[in-house]
Amino acid sequence: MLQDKIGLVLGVANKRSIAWACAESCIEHGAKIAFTYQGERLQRNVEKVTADLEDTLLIPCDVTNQAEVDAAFEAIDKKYGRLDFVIHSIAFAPREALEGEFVATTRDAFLTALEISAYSLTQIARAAKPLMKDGGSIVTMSYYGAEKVVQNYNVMGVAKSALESSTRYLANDLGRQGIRVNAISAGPLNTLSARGVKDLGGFLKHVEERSPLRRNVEAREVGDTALFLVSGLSSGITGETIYVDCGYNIMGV
Ligand code: 1JT
Repeated sequence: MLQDKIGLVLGVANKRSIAWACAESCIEHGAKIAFTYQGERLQRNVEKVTADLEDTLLIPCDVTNQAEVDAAFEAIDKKYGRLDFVIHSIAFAPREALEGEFVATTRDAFLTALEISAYSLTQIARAAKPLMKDGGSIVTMSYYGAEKVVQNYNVMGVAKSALESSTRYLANDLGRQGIRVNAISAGPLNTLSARGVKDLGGFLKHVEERSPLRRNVEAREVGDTALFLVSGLSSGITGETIYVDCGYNIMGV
C-alpha cells in the first residue's frame, strides 16, 4: 500500500510509543521511514528500536530549536529528495501541570505545552510542504481531553484543542497542494508519556468498563489508523479528527 513512499515519524521514545506503532504499520506496508528524536537519551532508544530497519534515517529534532528543524528537513531532502507523509506524535507539559486544578496553570507551563504540543504541527507542516511534491498526508495525535474536561489532563486539553483546530486550518491551506492533514484521537495507552499520569491504572480500568468495546485501545490499532490516513484509502478525508478509542467518546450517561 505504501511502496515507494517516504515517511517521517516524530515522537518515538521506545517500543511502546504510539509513533512506533504507526511506523511499524507503515513499514509493513512498504514505506521507508525517517525518524526524529529529541535529545541524546532518546537517540539511544530510537537507535535500538530501529536497529533492524534498512534505509532509515535518524535525525535530532527538538521542535523548540528552529535550526534543528530546518537541518532535519535538509537531511531528508538530501537523502530522499521528497516526502509523502509525516506522523507527528509529540507532546509535552511539565508534570505539575497534569495534576490538580487547571486554574493553577502557570504562564510558563501553558506556553511550553502549547508550543511543543500544538505549534510544532504548523512548524513541521510548513517545513514538509516543499518536500511533498506529489501531495502528501500529515497525521497528528490528539486526545478526548481536547473536547471534554478530563480530570488532570488540564493544559494538555487546551493544547490538544489548539492542535485539532490547527489540523483544520492547515488542511485548508495545504489542500490545494494535495496535502491532507488529519488527527487521530487515541484512547489512553500505557506509554512512557502516560507513565507520569496520576492513577493511570484506575483511568484505564474506567475506560475498560465504559467503552462500547469494553476494553482499551491497542497501540497497533492507532498505528493501523495512521496507515489508513497516510494511504490512498483515505484520499477524500482531510481536516478530520478520527477517534480510535473503542467508542468511549460516543457515550453519554
Ligand atoms: C502528554 C502526557 C500528553 C500524557 C498524555 C498526553 N496525551 C495523552 N496522555 C495520556 C493521559 C494523560 C492524562 C490523563 C489521561 C491520559 C504526559 C507528558 C506530557 C504530554 O488524565 C486523566 C493526564
